[in-house]
Parts: sequence; C-alpha cells; structure tokens
Amino acid sequence: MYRIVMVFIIIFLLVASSAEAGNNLVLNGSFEITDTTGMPFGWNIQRSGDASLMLDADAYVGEKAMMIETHKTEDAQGNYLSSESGRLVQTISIVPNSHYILSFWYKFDHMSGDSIKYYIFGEANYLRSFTRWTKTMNLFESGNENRLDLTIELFQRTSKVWIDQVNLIKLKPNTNYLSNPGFDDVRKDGTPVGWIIDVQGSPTIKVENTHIYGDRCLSIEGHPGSNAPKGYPTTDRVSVTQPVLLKTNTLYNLTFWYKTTRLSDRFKVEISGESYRLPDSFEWVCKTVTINSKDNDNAIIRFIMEKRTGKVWINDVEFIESPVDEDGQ
Ligand SMILES: [Ca+2]
Ligand SMILES: [Ca+2]
Repeated sequence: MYRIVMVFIIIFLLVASSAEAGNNLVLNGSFEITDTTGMPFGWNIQRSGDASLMLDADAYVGEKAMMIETHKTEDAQGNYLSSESGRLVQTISIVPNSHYILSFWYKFDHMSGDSIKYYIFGEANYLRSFTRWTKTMNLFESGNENRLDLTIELFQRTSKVWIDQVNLIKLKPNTNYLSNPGFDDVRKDGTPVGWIIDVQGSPTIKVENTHIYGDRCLSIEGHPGSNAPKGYPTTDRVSVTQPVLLKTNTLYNLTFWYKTTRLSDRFKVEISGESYRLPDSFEWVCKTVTINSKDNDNAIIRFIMEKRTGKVWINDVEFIESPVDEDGQ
C-alpha cells in the first residue's frame, strides 16, 4: 500500500511540474539560464548609447533578474533626459485566432512616472514606476499573427528597472489563469511566488508541507491580541491576493481546497469584492465558486482572514473558464 501511494505521489508531482513549465511559451522567462557570454539565454539584448543591460541578483524569482539602466545624455530629444535605450526582445511562435496572456514582474529603483513600455504586435503599453515588485498582465488575441516579437524597452528616461518571470500562456478551455496555484514555488523570503500578501498585526503566514498529497500549501494563523477591537479576539489581518485578466461575458469557476482548525469565525474568499464566507472544516474540503465576468476584463481573487484567531490551510487554487457541457448547455 505504501509503495502504491508513493508511486502515485511521484507521478502526480511530475505531471504537475511539467504542466507548469510547459505552459510558458517564453524561453528562459526567469533569466536563470545564461549563455557563454554571461547574458540570458534565448533573449536578444539591444541597446543604443551606454544603456546597461545585465543580469542582477535582485530577482523576483530565483537567483537572477534582468536589469536595464539608462543615463542622462546631452543629446536627449525634447523634454526627455536621455537618448539611450535598452531593449529585451524574444520572438515567439504563436497560433492565429487564439487568446494569450502575457505577464511579467518589474520594479524601479525610484518613482518616476511611466517609464518602461512593452510592445505587442507593435502597439506600445506604458507601465507606471513602482519600487516594489509589480506584475503587469495583458490578455490579447493573436488575430492573423503567427509570431510575437515580444519587446520590453526602457527609452529616453534616466531609470533603473528590473524585469523577471516573463510568462506567455495560450488560453485553452482548461487553462488555470492563476500562477503558482498550489503555493509550491517559494521566493527567497519564504512567500509564495505570484501571490501578493498583505499583513496587519502579527499573524503567522507560511508555505508548509501538510497537504494530503504531501506537497506544499499556504497556512495562515491569527493569534489572540491584547489590544483587539471590542468583540474581536485579535487585530491580525492577512490577505492573499492575485489579480487575473478575464474574457468578457464568460463563466469562470474558482476552485480550491482548504481546511481549518480552532477558527474564531469564518474566513472568506473574495472575487472582486464579492465575498464568500467559508465554514470550518477539520478535513480538506473542496469549494467552487462560479462567476460571470459580464463586461469586466479583470478580477481580484483574494483570501482574507481578518480579526480571527485559529488556522487555515489553502491549496490547489484553480481559476478556469467553466467547462461547457458536450451538448452545448
Ligand atoms: Ca529570475
Ligand atoms: Ca501545493
């Protein structure tokens, strides 16, 4: 019996990890693989002037991110400070008439208004500067195109920007829109890749190995607090958030596993502010919420434990287009 269980677990993990890796159409999107010159494998690095493009250890995921820096020059045009540009380019084969989601993480060394852009089929998308790692996403249709010249550019500014975890996925009916849905990938600081965690008070939040399959899950624990507001046992608050892009007028299912212990009250999951309170469960239980995107092209998925004590474990979160019955119902 033990042997059968172990074989099952190993196959499950292999399938899970290969599906994750195989979904990303960007080669070396996390910049971890270097070529013989020490530059990121798979990327075409282009510069004008003395723009710097180099790998840097200040990474969102793993050991490396791409860093682009441009400097003040005397020959800058108009109101701009620099004539330099630094570009990251990768040509990717795609399928016409399909939906894709492009995403990457970036941050600046200082706030400076919009100052980096990326191109999809020649159309520029401008990004605001943030000094904390920020995710940008774009859901687009390929139309007649069968290749994407993905280009990320810093131009005419005097900025320093880091880029990491560039991801392009083709949407299929069963594609999970969430990144790191099982909390299995962890950053150096212990937080799960892809999820934004906001904390008040002093709750305990960590990725740990207690799931039935033996893989990692996220746990959140609120502790009793002496200065809690009247009627509540604690000031502790945790939210675990991931934004997703949506097709309009489409049904989506959010499905996840959770269990709880000693909760003082229900915790909840929100989809764009619409909240669903979740009852206690001492065993792992699966919950599904269905939404219609209507005219919304994005949503915020958020698990919240607010002014509650006790512990919650969460694993295997899935956000997919609702399966359509074979008879079209
Ligand atoms: Ca990386
Ligand atoms: Ca997991």
